[in-house]
Amino acid sequence: MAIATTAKDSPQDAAHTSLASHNDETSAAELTDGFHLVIDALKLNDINTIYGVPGIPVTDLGRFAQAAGMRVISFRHEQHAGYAASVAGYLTQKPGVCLTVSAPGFLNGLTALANATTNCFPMILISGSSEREIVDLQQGDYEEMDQLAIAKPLCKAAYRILHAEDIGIGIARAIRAAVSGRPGGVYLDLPAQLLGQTMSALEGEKSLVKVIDPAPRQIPAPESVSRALDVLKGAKRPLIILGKGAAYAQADEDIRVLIEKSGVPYLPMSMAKGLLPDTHPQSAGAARSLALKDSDVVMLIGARLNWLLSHGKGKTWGTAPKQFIQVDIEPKEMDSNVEIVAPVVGDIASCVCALLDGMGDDWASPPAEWTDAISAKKETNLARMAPKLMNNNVPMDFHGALGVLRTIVKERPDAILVNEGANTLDFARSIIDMYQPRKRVDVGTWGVMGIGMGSAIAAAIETGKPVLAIEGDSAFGFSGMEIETICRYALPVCVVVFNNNGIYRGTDVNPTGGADVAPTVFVKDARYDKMMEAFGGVGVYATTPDELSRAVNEAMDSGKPTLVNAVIDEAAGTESGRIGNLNPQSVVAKK
Ligand code: ADP
Ligand code: TZD
Ligand code: MG
Repeated sequence: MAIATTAKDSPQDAAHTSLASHNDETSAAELTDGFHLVIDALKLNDINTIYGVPGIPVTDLGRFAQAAGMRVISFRHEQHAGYAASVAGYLTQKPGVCLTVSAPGFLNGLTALANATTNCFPMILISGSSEREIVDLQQGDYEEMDQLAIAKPLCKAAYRILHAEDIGIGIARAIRAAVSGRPGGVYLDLPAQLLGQTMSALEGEKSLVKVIDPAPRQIPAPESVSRALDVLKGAKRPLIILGKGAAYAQADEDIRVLIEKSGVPYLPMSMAKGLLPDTHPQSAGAARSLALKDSDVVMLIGARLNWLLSHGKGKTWGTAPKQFIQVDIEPKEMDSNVEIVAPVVGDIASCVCALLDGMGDDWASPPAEWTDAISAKKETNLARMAPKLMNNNVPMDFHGALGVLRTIVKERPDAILVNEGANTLDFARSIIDMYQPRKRVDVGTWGVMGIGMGSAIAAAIETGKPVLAIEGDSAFGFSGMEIETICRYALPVCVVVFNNNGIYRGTDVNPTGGADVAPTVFVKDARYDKMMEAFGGVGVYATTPDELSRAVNEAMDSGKPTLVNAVIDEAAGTESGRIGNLNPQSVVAKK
């Protein structure tokens, strides 16, 4: 966009003057500025949404972006704008953009940038910053901070743009860095004075770069593919593990064909649930322990052997000798925890294609003894679970409440499920079946609390689908204020707060008998539903499975911002959900 006069015009004036100047034959050379070059560069690369918080020096950047037709979603805190951007990146394969002010705003966004990098989600954190001359001499500028240096170790790449004519190339670099290879977070530092810099509109337009093939295919070496197939073919008890990298890759159909053609049982990691429907006969989800323990060959597709898979060793994996095949775009991931006997390095879409080609038409399914053992275990476990999910206990326990939500998701397979908490996360992950790819967004690799409302907002904005956020009461508190954002943009988000009066449980007591409650306990019987009402949304207080079912169905049908306070038995949870074993143990007896 060209502007005829100065950069200080309001967006409306700028658009108006720009149009006027087009009609003015005698006007001097048109100018553009840093603000408009940033916007034009993003738009040229099909980035049309910004998640952020306004303030010096980026307030006008948001205004001008909105005037230029971009969607600018303003949050109440940068961390949630950042989580939203990262989830937008995960869902769309385009980097989500988060825009923040200098120092404190930047730091608030940084947690989300680091989390995006850890989870391999593409995002760009764009922060305004103070003047270099003052920052570098540490003379105490407004919100002074050497942001670039601080961001560097926490993201995949970090860049600063100092000259308006470099904005095009700078944004191109940021986009390519975020989405190529292993995706991740990129930091882009825009000093205040850059945004006001002017240059010829014509030169400015020429300086913009449309990134060609931002995430080029990475074809695996043919010998790596045949090595992997040889190992898989030799297996007696093979297992495939699908991770969120496989979901991100959007190779859904080929992955389904690979699983079905191979006949191999598979386990989805939490965000890969639904890549194939969890009800698929080859899903080993309900026989997870057995599948991990007794398998002899494990093929990982877009999943890391990190803590979530017990690093590929120890009790979880049993004593049977194990061989690992790993399909991943990042070569350094191979042998990170245990030996990978067949590394296949490339993008998942290309790797899966190559594996399918290599399997030929006479691929033999694994021995029935193995697949039957898994099916039998599944049946036993599912049968044991079924009655628990139908219980009508009041106050509700996790099973009773989640049994209801499980049915709602089954009836609405295209809704997006956001999930965080400890017990609320662990129970929901195993109880609620997913039916379509990329419909589940959760705490990811770090198990971070606070992703809830940002993720829900991004999911609603990016997909237009209804969103169900199942939140522990503690987890919800980290981003709770963003329900105002949900109401402001009238997003179809239904939040269910599993209110058990605290972290893990609401039953801890202060052993000294003092007035302070225990560190894990909250105000008893808090009414989170009233928070939603404060902003014009629908609040519901639900104490029975029936009430919960009715409220959530209504919310999902109406698309109205809703918060259901689901009263959960405060004694029902366990310490740290299912990862209590990770807590260090004190040698001094608990008092
Ligand atoms: P999960 O937590 O579900 O087990 P992880 O986040 O640990 O999954 O692993 C995701 C893996 O997927 C990362 O190692 C990342 O490099 C890889 N990955 C992401 N996108 C692609 C892609 N398009 N092609 C290949 N690998 C990918
Ligand atoms: N801070 C951050 C950013 N991430 C974290 N994971 C934690 C703190 C520690 N933590 C957990 O790991 S789960 C959890 C915290 C505070 C909350 C659990 O309570 P909840 O869920 O109410 O959300 P349940 O259902 O009561 O277990
Ligand atoms: Mg709780």
